[in-house]
Formats: sequence, structure tokens, C-alpha cells
Amino acid sequence: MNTQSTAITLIGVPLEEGSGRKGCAMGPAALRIAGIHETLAELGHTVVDSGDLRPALASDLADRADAKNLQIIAGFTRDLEVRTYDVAAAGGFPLILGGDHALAMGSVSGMARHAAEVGRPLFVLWLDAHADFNSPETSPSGNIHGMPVAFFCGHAEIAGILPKDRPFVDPKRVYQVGIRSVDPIEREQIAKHGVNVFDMRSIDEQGVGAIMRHVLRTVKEANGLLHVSLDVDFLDPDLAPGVGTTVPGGATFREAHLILELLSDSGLVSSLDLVELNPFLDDRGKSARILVELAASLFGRRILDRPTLAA
Ligand code: HAR
Ligand code: MN
Ligand code: MN
Ligand code: MN
Repeated sequence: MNTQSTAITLIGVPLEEGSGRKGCAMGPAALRIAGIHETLAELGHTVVDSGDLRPALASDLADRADAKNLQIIAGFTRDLEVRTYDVAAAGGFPLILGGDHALAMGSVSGMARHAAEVGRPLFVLWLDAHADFNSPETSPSGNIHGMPVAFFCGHAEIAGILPKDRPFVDPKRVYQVGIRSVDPIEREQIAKHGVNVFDMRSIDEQGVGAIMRHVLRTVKEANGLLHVSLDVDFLDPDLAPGVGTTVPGGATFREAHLILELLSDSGLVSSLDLVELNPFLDDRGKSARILVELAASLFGRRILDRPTLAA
């Protein structure tokens, strides 16, 4: 991916109802203002902005207190599943401009359908302070942005959002990096289902280089596709304050860039979510800008050319 030109389709997802507060719906606009399209085009890629999703309500589903705003979120999930699948199936790279993290129910499910169709396993790299492995039964908040990983792994029963026969992601193919806020039952669930978790202590002890080499080697050996889901709160709040759920002690600018650069070198990434940006909480656009800078690293921007080290 670092040298070749990629056909990138931007998909705006103005969803905020999964997060329990307002503001993330402005995320796609802020990422556009921060220059996502121009930045990736300048790196030599073909970029098409397909605009924002405007889904219908899923009025066939009942609203419920343990999964708030289900009709709105299910509508987005259905549309985004189809859009993500369509872009990937046509050989393109879906780049999702969020929107809160509930959108990953749609983007990852769409990629899982594409991966199943081409007969390759789907891996997910989840860059986040949170594990997002709650279900309606375990969630302390009822906020669906805390549930997408359990959902696309088939362990959050929210019936009727997507067709019953949809493919799930194997939780053993989910790699979470940067984790530092996990609810008690969620902690048991991720262990039980075998999610690979590299928490902040792992980053401190091993460094992101060693962690990423492990992940990328695993994906490569399995001939997998790799979906990357980047939550703003993966980053330290000093660096990226534009998010509703800041947790101290996050990834540094250099750690984050190294991860995206190693992903770029690998050429294994098939799709990307940029999520949880809340421009209303941001400081003069700095969080939006850093997301664009990180996307640029994934799509080949380098300080200097250097020989690519084997993953
Ligand atoms: N674990 C908490 C809950 O489920 C908080 C989840 C917050 N999630 C995000 N995305 N901000 O990572 O309510
Ligand atoms: Mn998240
Ligand atoms: Mn988070
Ligand atoms: Mn492993």
C-alpha cells in the first residue's frame, strides 16, 4: 500500500446515538475540513467521497432501554454493511468517517461478508481505550458504542439488525491495542472468547513495534484481510481531546504513527474506520487533524524512504 495507488471510497457516517451524547455526528464534516480527501489524493491515491449515509429508521425493531437508540443505529448498521461490502467487493478500500463506534457493527460486518466470499479470514485491529465487548445484558450504560466487537463476533444478541446468516468475526482474530478501560463482566467475556488484548501495560513493556510485528505476521501467515478500527480515545487525551470518553494514559503521537506506518508497510490493511471524533469537544481541530495525519501514514506518507523490514 505504501507505493501503489489505492482506490479509496470515503463513507461518511454521521452517527452519534450510540455514544450517549451529541457531537459525533459532526465527525465526518470535521474530517473533511481537516483535509482527509486532499491529503490522501496528494499521496497518489484515487479518492471518491460518497457523501454521508442518511439511513431510514429500522422501525421493524422495538426500542429498548438496554440498547439505546436501536432503531437509528440499526438503520445505520444495515446501510453501512452494504456500502462497505460493495466498495470492498468492487476492489476498493472503504474508509469510514465516523461517527461513534457503534458504526463498526456495520463496517466490520460488511468486511466479514466480503472476506467470507473471497475465502479469506478477516482480522480486526481495534485501536481503542475500550474493549467495546459489552452486550445489552452486560452494558452498564446501554450505549451501543460499547458493544460493536461483541456484536460482530456474534456474542451480543441484538436480534434482527442484520440477516441471521451473516458471517461473524472469530474473536481470536481480533487484536485490541491501547486498552485501559474495561468493565468487570466485559473483562470476563473478552478472556472467555479469546480476544487478543494488548493493553497499555503491554505497550509500555513490549513497545508497539513488537506488538504490531506479531499481529501482522499472524495476518500474513493466514492470508487474511485486516480491518483497522481507530477510536480517537486510543490516543492520549492531551493529544486528542475531541472525544466524549477520554481516558488518561493513552498512546503517544509517535506510538500511533509507528503503528500506522507498520500497517502501511505490510500492505495488509483492507479497510479503516476513524471513529468517536466529537468536534464539539475538540481544541481548534487538533483531534481531527491528527486523525488525518494518521490516515496519511497508513496510506504511505513517510518522513524518509527506508528499506521495508519484513513484518
Ligand atoms: N464500557 C463502557 C460502556 O459500555 C464505555 C464504552 C465507551 N466506548 C467508547 N468506545 N467510547 O470505545 O458503556
Ligand atoms: Mn471504541
Ligand atoms: Mn473508546
Ligand atoms: Mn497471537
